[in-house]
Amino acid sequence: MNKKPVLLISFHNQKALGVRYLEKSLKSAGYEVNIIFFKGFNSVKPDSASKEELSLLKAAIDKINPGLIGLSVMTSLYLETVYAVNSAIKSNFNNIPVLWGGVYATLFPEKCLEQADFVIRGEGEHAIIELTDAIYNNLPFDGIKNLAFKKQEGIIINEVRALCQNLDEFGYPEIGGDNKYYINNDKISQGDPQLNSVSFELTASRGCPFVCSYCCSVNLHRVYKGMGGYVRFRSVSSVMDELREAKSKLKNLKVVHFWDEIFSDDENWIHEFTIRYKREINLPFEIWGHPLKVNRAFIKSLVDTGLYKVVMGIQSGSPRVRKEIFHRVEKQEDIINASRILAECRVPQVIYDFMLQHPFETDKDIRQTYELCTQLAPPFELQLHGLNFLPGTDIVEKAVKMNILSSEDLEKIMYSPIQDQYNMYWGYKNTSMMSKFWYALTYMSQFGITRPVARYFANTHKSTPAVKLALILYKIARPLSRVRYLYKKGMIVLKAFR
Ligand code: B12
Ligand code: SF4
Repeated sequence: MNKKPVLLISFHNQKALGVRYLEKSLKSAGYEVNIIFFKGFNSVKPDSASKEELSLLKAAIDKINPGLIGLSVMTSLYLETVYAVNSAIKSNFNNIPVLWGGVYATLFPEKCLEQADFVIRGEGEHAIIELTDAIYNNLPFDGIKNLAFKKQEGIIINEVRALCQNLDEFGYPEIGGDNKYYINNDKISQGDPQLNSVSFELTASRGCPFVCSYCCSVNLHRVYKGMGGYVRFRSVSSVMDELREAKSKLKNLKVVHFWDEIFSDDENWIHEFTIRYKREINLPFEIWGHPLKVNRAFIKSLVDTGLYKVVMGIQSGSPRVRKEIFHRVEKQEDIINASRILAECRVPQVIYDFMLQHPFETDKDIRQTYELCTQLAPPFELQLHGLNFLPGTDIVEKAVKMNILSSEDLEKIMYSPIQDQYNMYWGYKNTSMMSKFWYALTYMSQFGITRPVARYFANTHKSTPAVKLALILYKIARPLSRVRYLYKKGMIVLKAFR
């Protein structure tokens, strides 16, 4: 049997849960695995792969000498890097088969097969073992569920297997190991980059019950239609085992991030979790929430257990945008009620995410966002993003149907270079003066010191000089969130090294 290692590569992401789960799975089947985390995560200004980074990659592949290379193609935003790496592999190691997997590959197998030899759609744990067995032993690929591949007669897309309902079967990702490399900023280091981190990331579940039009969750759900429950939870015991191991291996560990799309609101799960987490882990933790999943009793007990931060997507204060454009079902009163619960339960840090200044939004919509923010219970922080059109999401089709953008424009937007996509992520800049004005007031509504100023200007919105003055004040106030961010980050680091 071919005993060459399998090499997995993640992009702009040194945590990469997906590849870490695959590593676990392949190792349990007896394969040696190496991981290269190619470039670090940077949500503000990610840069593309440099020549030096690609030659470091080439040297690492030479050294590892893998029999199969798997690329984790989670997001279309980083396709530029994926293509650069794929073509470096193909031009230097043409005999090594290349496999793509991850969210983007799941939704666009044909497109990915223009570059890759194989694509695995959906959950990869079982399929990657079967594919490796087949490649290493010259077996046929036809029966491998989730696999897409090229044959002489064209592209074959096998059916997906039913979703694994017992997530504990997958175990949890290995932490540490000399089989891992991190290439970033023109340097390579050996070892798991997460070992020096002050935070540890994990998911206690998979899947989300909602159907937001700008998100791939609903599309993934469609891929798995009729293939078993989509939202699944790990047992509390499995989560505790993972966290205990993280605590013993990450010497600077200070905070835990749950990357569940929406943190559990299952009563029995929360009950067991809160008792055991406090006793066995006892570290501050953060979760992602949803206005319709905020339950007073659960939040209260999570805060008593160490919950220090909730990030909750609201996305727009306009009921029209939320319902008709974003397909979100919560009403203004649900959002306000959720914010009151979070404030009354004294969650130390509450962050609301909005997607503003996109082509669907009118001045009235963004004004409603400001107005909603005035009704949210302080203290809170705001993350004001733009809207990224992600390939395959329902909002792309909607934009064409509503004549907001043409298919050609959207293609250009969705497949533009990494930096252009990120610029859009932080908002379209060519909006009207009134849009800029309500955006500025929304921004100011998050700080106690500028909230009254915003309220004053909201009453003067019919006066052009007042609008202009508000925009100047916003520019002055703009660094406030950066200062707050650096302060909070500094505090975490200080605590970590105390
Ligand atoms: C946690 C999370 C994050 C985390 C970590 C991301 C990560 N890559 O680990 C953070 C907060 C950092 C993040 C950032 C971003 N994210 Co995000 N994120 C998620 C989320 C909620 C869960 C991902 C996860 O860890 N799942 C659990 C693991 C076990 O599953 P998995 O990663 O899917 O891996 C399985 C399969 O996909 C497959 N697989 C994965 N890789 C490979 C490789 C091979 C070779 C094979 C065979 C199989 C395979 O097998 C794995 C095991 O079953 C998803 C939503 C979702 N439903 O996937 C969005 C999601 C992936 N994110 C998304 C986006 C857009 C981003 C950002 C670009 C946002 C931004 N503008 O900065 C960045 C990009 C980060 C990056 N480099 O990938 C989009 C991607 C869609 C798209 N078409 O672009 C998603 C789908 C959400 C959405 N809005 O639709 N994200
Ligand atoms: S709630 Fe979040 S993860 Fe779920 S569909 Fe909406 S955006 Fe996607």
